[in-house]
Amino acid sequence: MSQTPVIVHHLNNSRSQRILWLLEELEVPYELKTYQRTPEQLAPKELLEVHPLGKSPVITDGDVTLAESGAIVDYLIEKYGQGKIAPTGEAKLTDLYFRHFAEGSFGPLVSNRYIYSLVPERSPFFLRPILRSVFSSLDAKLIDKPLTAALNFIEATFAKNGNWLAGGAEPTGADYMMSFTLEALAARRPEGLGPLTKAWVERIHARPAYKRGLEKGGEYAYARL
Ligand SMILES: N[C@@H](CCC(=O)N[C@@H](CS)C(=O)NCC(=O)O)C(=O)O
Repeated sequence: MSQTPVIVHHLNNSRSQRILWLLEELEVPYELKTYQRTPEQLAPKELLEVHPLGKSPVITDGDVTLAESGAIVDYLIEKYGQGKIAPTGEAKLTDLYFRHFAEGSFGPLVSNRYIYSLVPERSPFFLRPILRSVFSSLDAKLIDKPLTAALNFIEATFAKNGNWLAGGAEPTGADYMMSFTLEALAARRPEGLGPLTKAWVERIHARPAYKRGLEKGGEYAYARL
């Protein structure tokens, strides 16, 4: 373990909450550097001093500065997991799949739906009716079908594997990676989520480690203490 604790560059209401949850589960000491979203909901420019893309999460661990939550989750599990999160066989493949699916396929669908709903509301009022109609037809054409298919697939995975995406008694990288987007949907658009998926979100929120991360991280719109 490094001499200095891991530093998490943490943005309010963001994906970095899942990194705090993971660090708490692994009982790795860490320090938080917190950043507040601007009124436009963007990251403040100070994050550009940590990483050229200026987004969160980013961690600093000694000489290592690492962005991209999937990379961070893999790095932390490998370096600090002490073999605690090490699925094998089919579970290993399912874990690998969902760790990549989270930001590769699923996250963009959910973000695009959010952006499509935001654009009309942030436009001059006289443009809103037409923009609402344009963006709702875009959503119907580009988002609705693949997102519904993805949510059904996630629900079917819980039906097959039980409490955690890759099966087993404890969360794996897949659960950490899928948490932010499914929490956001559960809070904003719960109607698309199946009962097993909703129960999984509640299961995460009930974990003592999750609660500790939430207390330390501050404002997070997608879970309540
Ligand atoms: N795929 C990246 C996404 C990073 C990302 O977009 N983070 C958001 C927070 S959830 C952010 O920093 N948003 C502020 C901005 O884009 O200015 C990851 O998983 O780390």
